[in-house]
Amino acid sequence: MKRGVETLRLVLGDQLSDALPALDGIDQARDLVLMAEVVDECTYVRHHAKKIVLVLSAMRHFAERLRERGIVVAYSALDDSDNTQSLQGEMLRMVALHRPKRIVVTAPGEWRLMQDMAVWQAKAGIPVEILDDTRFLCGLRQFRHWADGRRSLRMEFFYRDMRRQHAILMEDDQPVGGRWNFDAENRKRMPGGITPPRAPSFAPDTITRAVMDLVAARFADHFGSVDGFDLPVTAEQAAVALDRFVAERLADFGDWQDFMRGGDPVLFHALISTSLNCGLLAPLDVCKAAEAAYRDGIAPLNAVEGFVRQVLGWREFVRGLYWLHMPEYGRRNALGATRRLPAFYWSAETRMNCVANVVADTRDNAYAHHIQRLMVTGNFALLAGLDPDQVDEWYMIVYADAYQWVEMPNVRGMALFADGGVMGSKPYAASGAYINRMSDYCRGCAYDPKQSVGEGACPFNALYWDFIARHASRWAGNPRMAMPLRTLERMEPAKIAGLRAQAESFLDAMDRGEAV
Ligand code: FAD
Ligand code: DLZ
Ligand code: SF4
Repeated sequence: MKRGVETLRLVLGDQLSDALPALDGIDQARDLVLMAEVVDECTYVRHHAKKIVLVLSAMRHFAERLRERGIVVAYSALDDSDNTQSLQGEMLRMVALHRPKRIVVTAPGEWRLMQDMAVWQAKAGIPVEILDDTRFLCGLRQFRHWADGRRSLRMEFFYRDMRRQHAILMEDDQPVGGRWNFDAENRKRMPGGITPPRAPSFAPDTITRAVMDLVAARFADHFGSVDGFDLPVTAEQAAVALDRFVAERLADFGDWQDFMRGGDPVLFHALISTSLNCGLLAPLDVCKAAEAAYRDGIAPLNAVEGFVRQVLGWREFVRGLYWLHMPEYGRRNALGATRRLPAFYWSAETRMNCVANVVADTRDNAYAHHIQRLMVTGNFALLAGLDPDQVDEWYMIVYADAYQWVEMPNVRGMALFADGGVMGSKPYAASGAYINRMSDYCRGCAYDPKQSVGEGACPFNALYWDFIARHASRWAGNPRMAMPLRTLERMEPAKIAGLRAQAESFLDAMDRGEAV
C-alpha cells in the first residue's frame, strides 16, 4: 500500500461472510484486512482435528475471495515465523507494521474473546470499534428487550415473534397451516429399509490438503483425525450442501428428526451447522430456502416448520441466552454434579452400545445429530451427575460446529439442567425405554433395555430413577416433572432401594475405570 493504512479490519475464523459488518464500507485503496491463524485459537480447547481443518481452510479460501474482490489482506499463516500466535498479538504486530488510524472488528461470538478485545484500544493506542454482529436474526439488544420483565424465557414464544418479524411461514399475521408447532408429528420411529440420500461430500482441494497436513503435524494429540475431511469450506460449497438438503432430505426431516441409527449419524439432518456458524451460510437464506420448498410442494409443513424452528428459533434463542447470562452462566451447576467424565467419552469403549455409537460417530466425523447429543451422551451425563465443566469442555472439543455461544446453553442448559431451568422448564432425562424406542442401538447392546436391576440391566434405567429420587425435592413444584415423581412415590421402598443400589454399583464400577 502506497499511502498509510486508514483502517485495519479484522476477520475472525467464524466471520467468513461477505456481509460481515467489519467489511462494510471498506476502502480498498486504504484499508487492510487482517486474518490470523493462531495457536491460541486452535488450542484454548483442544478442538477436534477436523474442526481446525475446517476453520483454517475456510479462512484461507475466504482470504482468496477477498483478494479477488481487490481487497488487500494481511494473512498470518500458522507456520509464519513472525506469527505471535494470538489474535491480540497479531493485531498489535499489524498496528506496529502499518500504523493504521483505527481498528474495526465485528463482535466475536465468544465472551472470552470479547473480554480480550476490551483492552485492545488501550494496548494499540488507536480507536477500536467493535460492531454488532448483524449476521444473526435477533440482535442482542432486541433479545434483551424481549427478555426484560419476563419471569421465564421460553423458546416457543421467542420463536413466534421471530416468525412474525421475519415473515417466515406466515399468512398475514397467522402461522401457515393454523399452528405454530408441528413437533408432535416429528417424533416417529424409523422403520428398517429406509435409505436416506447421501449428503454431498466435498473432496479436499490443494488448499484444504495443505491444511490437513499442517493440522495432522501440529495437533496430532487432539481428538479425532483429519482423515476423511469433506465439509464445505466455501460459500459456494455450503450453498450446494443446503440446496441438496432442501431438494433431497428436507421432506423427510420432520418425520425422522429424533431417530438415531447405528453407523448413520446424518440420516435426514441438514449438516449445515458448521457452515452457518463460521459464516458461509446466512440463517435467513436457510429459512427462506426451506419455506420455498414448502410453498413449491417439495416438502410438507411438519418438516419445514420443524426445521425453521431450529434455525430461526433455537439457534437465535441460545445465542441470546448466552450473552444475557455470561459470564455467570458458565459457572452454573444447579444440580451440584461433580463426577469425573469417564474415559469412554474419548475411547468409545463401553458396553453401552448407544454411547459407544455416538462417541464413535463424533470421533470419526466431528458430528452427531441433535438427539444423539442430547439423549445419549447428554442424558448419560445428566443422569450420572457428571461435572458440567468437564462435559462442557468435551462438547466444545468434539464437534466441528462448536462455538461457546451455541455449545454452552445447549450443554449446561438443555442437556445438563445446570442452569436450573433458564433454558428449559424440565430436564431432558430419559431411561433406556426412550433410547430403545428412538434408535436401533439396543438391538446390538450387551445390556437389556427392558431390565432395570440385575446383571445385564440397561444402566440408563436405574440411573434414571436414581436421578429422579436424588433430586426429588427440587422437582416437587415442577408440573412437568409430576408424572415421574408420582410414579416414584407409588414405588415400593424396596424397589427404589434396589434401583438406587444398582445405579450406585454401576457408577462405582465406572469411577474405578472398569468396563461398563
Ligand atoms: P439439523 O438438525 O439439520 O438442524 C438445522 C440447524 O438448526 C442446525 O444446523 C443448527 O444451526 C440449528 N439448530 C438445531 N438445533 C439447535 C440448537 N439446539 N441450538 C442451536 N442451533 C440449533 N449446535 C451447534 O451449532 N454447535 C454446538 O456446539 C452444539 N452443541 C450442542 C450440544 C448439545 C448437548 C446439544 C443437545 C445440541 C447442540 N447443538 C449444537 C445443537 C444441534 O445439535 C446442532 O446444531 C445440530 O446437530 C447440527 O447438525 P445439523 O446441521 O445437521 O442440524
Ligand atoms: C475456532 C477457530 C480456530 C480453530 N482457529 C482460529 C484461528 O486461527 N484464527 C481465528 O481468527 N479464528 C479461529 N477460530 C475461530 C475463533 O475461535 C472464534 O472466532 C472465536 O471463538 C469467537 O467465536
Ligand atoms: Fe443404551 Fe441401554 Fe439400549 Fe444399551 S440397552 S443401547 S445401554 S439404552
